[in-house]
Amino acid sequence: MTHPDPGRPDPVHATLDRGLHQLAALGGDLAAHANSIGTILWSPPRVVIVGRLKAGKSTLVNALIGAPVAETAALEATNTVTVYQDGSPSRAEVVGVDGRRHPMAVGHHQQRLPLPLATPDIAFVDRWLPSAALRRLTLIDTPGLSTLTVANDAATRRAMIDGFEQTRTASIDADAAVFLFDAAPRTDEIEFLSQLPFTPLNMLGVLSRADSFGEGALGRRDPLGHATEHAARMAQQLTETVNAVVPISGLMAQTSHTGMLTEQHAAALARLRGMPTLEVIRTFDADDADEVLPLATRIQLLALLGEYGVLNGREIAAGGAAALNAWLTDRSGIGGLMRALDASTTRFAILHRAHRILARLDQLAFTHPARDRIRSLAAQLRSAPALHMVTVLEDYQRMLRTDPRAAVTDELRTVLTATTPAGRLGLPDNAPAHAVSAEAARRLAAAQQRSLATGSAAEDAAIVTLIRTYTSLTAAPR
Ligand SMILES: Nc1nc2c(ncn2[C@@H]2O[C@H](COP(=O)(O)OP(=O)(O)OP(=O)(O)O)[C@@H](O)[C@H]2O)c(=O)[nH]1
Ligand SMILES: [Mg+2]
Repeated sequence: MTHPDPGRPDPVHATLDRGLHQLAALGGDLAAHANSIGTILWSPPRVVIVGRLKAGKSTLVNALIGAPVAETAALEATNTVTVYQDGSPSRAEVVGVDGRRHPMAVGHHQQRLPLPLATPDIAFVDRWLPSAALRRLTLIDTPGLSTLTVANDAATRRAMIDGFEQTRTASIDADAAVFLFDAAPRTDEIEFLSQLPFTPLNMLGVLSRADSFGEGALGRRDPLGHATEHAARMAQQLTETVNAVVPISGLMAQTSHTGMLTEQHAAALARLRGMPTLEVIRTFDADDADEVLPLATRIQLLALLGEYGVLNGREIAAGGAAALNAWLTDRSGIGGLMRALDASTTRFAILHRAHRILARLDQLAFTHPARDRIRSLAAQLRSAPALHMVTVLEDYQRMLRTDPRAAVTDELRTVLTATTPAGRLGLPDNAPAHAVSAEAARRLAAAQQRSLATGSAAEDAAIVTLIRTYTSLTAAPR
């Protein structure tokens, strides 16, 4: 993952760290403020998992953590927003909508515990557990969006939208989102996503339950292949919402990543090798198939592997639990999900996190007696070359709100997503230096021209940022 290595901080990290030291040096209570803001800097990006009721969010959270900590019972809906982060000892705190924290007992996984507050008074639950995966990303599980469970839906909206920037204490401060949907997202879900303080750059779409996609495991087509095709189509339709759509079977990923699968399971499944598909189905449906496999084993296998895993994993299971586990990992699509998270979501999550830190400084400048010095420190940070992309991100976010189709919005996106100076100008990455400076000069002139007649304050600010970007590219083509 691109999470900065604490030994060798990246320039964004180093610049913010220096800024926070300067803040602390202003004395008084500012040292404590610098420390509290520094906590954001030193913690991993926060990724929130959102989606419809029963879309498979908690199952995916478990797979990503590598432990079955989130509840996924078929009949029990997740009803509180839960923030999973790395830490010892394993513990939990309930954060009230008033910002107050209440310690909470934690039991063995999957065990439901009494909450110290009534659900409507809970903003979210902070849950710590030691986990290598959580050292790289903090994961936030949410109640499903649904008109059927209004209270749960409200809990997710409150933590993600209402709480944002207004009541800091009760906000979950996410840096990126993973949006889960099955066949097709609904318009109210897209509407919800558009209200989040994100851009499509840090939102990743996930087509969940790929193992039962379309006609499912018993259909004519392979559901995983069908889901992959459908995901590519959805990615094209959702370009204004997410940066990619990956198909995944959270169930297969959860089973293979949480150590749930044993040699006994593999051996039991292998006993169904060579059996015609219809007979396997009959065995799983029958009341009197105990001589083939005991009922409890059949139930376990279905819960762990789903119909697709049971039908298609029988041959591999003969090679033992490790082989079956590797097959599940491969088929689940979790590798593709991790790559997509790495490729762009995490990169933009880190920029988003830098934005959160600058926003905290702005907020402090608003309320603190030393406001002038804090304000000039924030301005100095914003003009640091290392933080330039954070400003571009902020402008892009504002433009998406005011005028998503504007040419300026497009230019900002190009600047943000490119990885070379040539790419920032819309040129091929290997364009020669003279072409880069010529194009930069052309764009600079066009931006200066446009700055004479802008449509909004957001566009004013965006053009100032573009002028800065192009100026630096004319001056020093690399
Ligand atoms: N076949 C199959 N079943 C899945 C998959 N992911 C989840 N499920 C099942 O779907 C049910 C709901 O899964 P959860 O992970 O609890 O879904 P959720 O989105 O967290 O649900 P809420 O919190 O109630 O909104 C469980 O019975 C899971 O075992 C999947 O990829 N394939
Ligand atoms: Mg859930």
